[in-house]
Amino acid sequence: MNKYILVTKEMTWQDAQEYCRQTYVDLATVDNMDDLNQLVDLADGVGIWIGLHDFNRKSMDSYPNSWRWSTQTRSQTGYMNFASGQPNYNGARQECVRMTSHGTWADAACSDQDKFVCFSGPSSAKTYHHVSQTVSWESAKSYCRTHYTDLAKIENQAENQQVSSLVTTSSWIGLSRVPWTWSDGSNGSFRHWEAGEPDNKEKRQFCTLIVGGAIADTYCQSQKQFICMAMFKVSGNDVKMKSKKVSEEHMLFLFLSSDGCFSGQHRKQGLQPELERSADKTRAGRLEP
Ligand SMILES: [Ca+2]
Ligand SMILES: [Ca+2]
Repeated sequence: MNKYILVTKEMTWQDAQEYCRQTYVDLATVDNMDDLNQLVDLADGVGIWIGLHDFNRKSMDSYPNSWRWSTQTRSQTGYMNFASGQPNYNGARQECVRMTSHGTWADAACSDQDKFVCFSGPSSAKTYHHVSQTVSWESAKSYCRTHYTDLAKIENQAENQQVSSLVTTSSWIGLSRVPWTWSDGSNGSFRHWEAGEPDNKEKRQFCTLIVGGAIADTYCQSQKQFICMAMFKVSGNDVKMKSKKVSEEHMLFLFLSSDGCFSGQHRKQGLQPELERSADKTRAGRLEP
């Protein structure tokens, strides 16, 4: 189980990330239902930021959630030709790319049925092949891998023109991405979305919070309480935070149970238990500012 700290001061997602990185480790990563349930308890019904975000919707760099060609090798050039306003991750369900009849690109739902373009030959001298069957992006990829090399990979304007000359109605090309990534760089695939979420409302919900018992995407500029990942050093009976930079408004309590697991609990002001010790090494402490 991951170890968490609730910070009750409200901040934007990015300020919260900065705060967690400076004070603890990072914004919270959630790896399983046990983690999630801890956070739901900590949140006590209030929406709280966690580390899951999707900032890299328009990039083709090394972020886990940026665009990739379906081929084994990455783009040599990083060339992209998205239409104005694209990619927009409309409805939080557009993870594949089609070429429009204008030769520009747009992200679209991978389950949509489209014609598609494959390529064959070496990367430096690709030959493109248009297939007028209409299928999902995955089916198009399988077809291309069976009959040619892969779905069309486009690395410069000349290649884009070659493909464009074959495309009269929208057709899949080989670009896709896996959305959402954790702030701490871990690649955990746990997601437990609230019903109807994520929805990328207004096409600008890049950050996530826990609300109720599940995860939802929302505007990063909202002011929310948040959850940091805590790092603890345990030697003998000593329990140390990575940092003690915790102010009074961020009161929190750490409990070390007899099985060695920590949990953090937020307590409302006025309830300030003293440091406790017991023979079985159970210890609870309030972090002083
Ligand atoms: Ca789109
Ligand atoms: Ca949403």
